[in-house]
This record gives sequence, C-alpha cells and structure tokens, in this order.
Amino acid sequence: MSQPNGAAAVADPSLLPPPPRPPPVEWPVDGRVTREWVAELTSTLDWCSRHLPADQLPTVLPAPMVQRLVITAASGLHQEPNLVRVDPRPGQSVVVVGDVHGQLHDVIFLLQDAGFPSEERLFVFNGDYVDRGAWGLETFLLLLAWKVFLPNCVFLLRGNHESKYCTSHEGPDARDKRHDLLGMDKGYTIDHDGECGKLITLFSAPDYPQFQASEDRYNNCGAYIVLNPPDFTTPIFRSFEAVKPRPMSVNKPVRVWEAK
Ligand SMILES: [Mn+2]
Repeated sequence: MSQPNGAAAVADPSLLPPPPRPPPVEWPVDGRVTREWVAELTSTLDWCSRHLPADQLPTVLPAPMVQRLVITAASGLHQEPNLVRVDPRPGQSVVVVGDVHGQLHDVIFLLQDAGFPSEERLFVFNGDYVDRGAWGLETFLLLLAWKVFLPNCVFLLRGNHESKYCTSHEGPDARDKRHDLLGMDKGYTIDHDGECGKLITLFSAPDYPQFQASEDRYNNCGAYIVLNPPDFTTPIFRSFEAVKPRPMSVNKPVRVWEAK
C-alpha cells in the first residue's frame, strides 16, 4: 500500500505562504518536449490547482502552448491504430493504469510511485482521464505531454469518456447494486480467472468521488498494475491512497481561451 503523505508530520499548507507564481509555460522553442519540460508543466499544473482560479488558467498556461500540445499529441495519436498492440522489448516493464477521473494530484502521485514513463517503463492508460474530478483538463494535458515526450512508451486508450460508443463504467458506484461483483476498495478486482487468463477491473481514482464536500464517498484505494518480463503474465497490483488534503477546487463553470 502506497501512502502519498507518508508517516512524517506534514505542515498545514494553509499556514504557509503561497509559493510564488510560476512563469507561463511556453512551448519549447525547438518544438522538442523534454522530461524537464514535462516536469515544469506538472509543477505548474499542480500550482494552478491549488492557487489559481480556473478562469485565470491561461495566464500561466497560454493558449498557443496548449494548442501546440494538443495538436502535436493529436497528430501522433491519429497515426496509431484503433487497436494498439503493446510489445515490450526485453527489459521493459509495463504499468497499466485505470480510470483517473481528472484527479490530478493522484495521477501525479501515481506517476512518482510507479516510476515515471521511460524507455524501460511503458505506461498504458485505460482511459477515463476525466469524470467527476475537478482537474480533468489539467490531467489530460499532463498525459498528452507524456505522450508527446515518449510516444512509443506511453499509450492513451479510450474510456467511456473518450468515446461515445464506449459506455461501460466500473467505478465503485457502478457496483453498488451488483452483489455478484466484488467491491473496488483496493482499486482492482479479479473478476474471472480461468484457463484463458484473468479478467481484471482496474480503477486508479482513489477516494471516489473526489469532492470533499460530498457525503457520498467511497474511501476506496486506487490501483495500478505492473507487468514484468519475461512473460508479463503475473500482474503485480499496487494499491495507493488518495493525496490528502485535496485542494478545494475553485469552481468556474466555463474556461475560455482566446485563440491568437
Ligand atoms: Mn470511469
């Protein structure tokens, strides 16, 4: 079990002066996204989620940068087949991630906990980058940045929120009235285990749904799966708790970028 905040006492962030506003994130001059650029974007997205009203997001995430990121990622994704085959090379492991639901801070923790994507560690995201989490846009931009940086090591699949044709939903609430299915407290279940393999439900959005004000909470863990060579047949399940305290989102119903 991974715990984002560890055992050490953490100072109350509300008592600390806010960290300085980061400079606007600009698209790399040479168009080449680097690990450092993704790290800068991650840090800025995290800062925005804690200190910036959502309608001011373009002041640190300028529209031209966001457009370049989305267009660059889209051009790469459009070249991939609908059905992606992941063939790890010797020495590569594969991390499989379930629904993340716009829970930016939990995604950032998951990436740190699993180890960031690299030539040795492929990532397959099963989709549902957005849902009830308050930071769907930020989460999706972060994953697009990783895709652009390591297009052959990061795979972004479609969940029901990325395709109108795909309607399955397997969050904890989807199982409330399905007593024939196991609960999702640990972030995963092995629903079938037979000769032809395992059917696993994986859910990577801990403490679902995220809103602290809601009475309707599941206090579930999220999970991800690590598949290791040589045969990738023994999934290692890694459950993790939610990052707490979760920042209160500054709810603005509409975010508008002025394209230049
Ligand atoms: Mn979902």
